[in-house]
Amino acid sequence: MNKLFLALLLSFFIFAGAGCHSSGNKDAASADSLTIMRQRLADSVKQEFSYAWENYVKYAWGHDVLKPVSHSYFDWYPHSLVMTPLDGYDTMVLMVLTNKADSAKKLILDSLRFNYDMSVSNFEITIRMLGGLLSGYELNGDKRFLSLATDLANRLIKAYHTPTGMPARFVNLMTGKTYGDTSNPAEIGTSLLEYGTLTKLTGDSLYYKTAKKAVVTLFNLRNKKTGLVGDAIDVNTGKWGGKESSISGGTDSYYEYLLKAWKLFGDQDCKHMWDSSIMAISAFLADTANGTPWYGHANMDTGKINLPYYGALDAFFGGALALSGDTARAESLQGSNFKMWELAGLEPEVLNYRTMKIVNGYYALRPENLESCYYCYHYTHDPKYLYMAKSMFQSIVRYCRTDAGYAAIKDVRNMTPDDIMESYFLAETLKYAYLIFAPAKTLDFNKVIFNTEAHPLKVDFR
Ligand code: DMJ
Repeated sequence: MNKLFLALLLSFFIFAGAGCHSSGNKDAASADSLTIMRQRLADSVKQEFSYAWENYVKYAWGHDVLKPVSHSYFDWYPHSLVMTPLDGYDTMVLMVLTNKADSAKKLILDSLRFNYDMSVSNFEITIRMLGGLLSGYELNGDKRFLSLATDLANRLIKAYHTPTGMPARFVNLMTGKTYGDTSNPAEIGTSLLEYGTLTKLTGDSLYYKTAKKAVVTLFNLRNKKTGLVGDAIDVNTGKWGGKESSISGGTDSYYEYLLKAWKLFGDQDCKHMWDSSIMAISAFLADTANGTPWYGHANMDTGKINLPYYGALDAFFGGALALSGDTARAESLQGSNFKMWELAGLEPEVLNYRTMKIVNGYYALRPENLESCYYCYHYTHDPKYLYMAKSMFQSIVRYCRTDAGYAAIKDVRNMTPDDIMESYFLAETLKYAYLIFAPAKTLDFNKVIFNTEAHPLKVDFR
């Protein structure tokens, strides 16, 4: 018996020792296979980007957006602003799709003009077009990008000519006439990065001063007890018309830009406004359900959550938390983000996180979940985020790829395609997917801050 016991003990140590001895090799082998997986996925994202772009070229060349089901195109306004090429340009540069980047650049520089008698959304044109022109200039160096950016900003800035300095929602590019006096925090606060970068590049302080005045005014109108802002405000009077507070669409990038203006320009006022906002968000909007964190909708005056809703747009917040230094909270929120994604195979636009029932099943090809996954991977290097991103990317390919590009999904419960491929699919969704898998040298994370449309803007005050 004793001999048998000794023999068993010995063989256990021999096997355990063999295990220990080979664990270094196993680690090296799994690091190698991760590198191979990353390389394959980066190539695959690049291929899918090319596929989406080639279909834009085939069916929508010169127009704003591809319609991937009807093989057609759509312009937001009476004149095209070549939105998809401009939004996608810096992704092509980062992916080293040089011929594609060159032809997009030629199209932009040959055809993009702003002297049109048409009203545009100040917010959308700032984040997609002004952001795209500025990152295009910083990456490519062609001064024509900068002069288009300056021309555009000089037209958009008229939206800020209101009694409070908070911008109207729409502005006519030729006449400067505005409309849309009831706005929201996101549309008011989302120009700090673009206007600040333009100030830096042109030396004209008016841009940043204008953007900052709007934000400071809005911040000062928060409820002083809760520290929260609402969801609708009159830009002429500063009176709140909607008191629902959240980190969702309509407010999201207001918070994002407070944090990022601090990170991009070292602006201490913005740091202060971010610090104060994150305290209010954590105190009143943060919630827990089904074992994970979420952020709900509360009344700005009482701070009481009345809608336990979270969705595709809210998913950006994990990335913001990570960038702010709160990696722990970012990681647990990313767990919730992925749970939301996996519920139906693609994330819904809105989820009731208490019942885990889908409230709005649209999937608009949005990037925020991949964006936060990218930040979590950058700060932790935990391979689980590679697998998460792989799964999200592959489900986009599985459900959204059509015979002519990529389509939004009308309802993730039945995966019916909708006839639109938003320009941010090329600017953001595929860029973040690519950056997660691509070698770190593709983009020096510490030298840029992404605007809310994922256009990288150079940090150079540090
Ligand atoms: C983009 O235009 C920007 O990310 C914006 O901040 C929110 N909506 C879309 C993507 O979902």
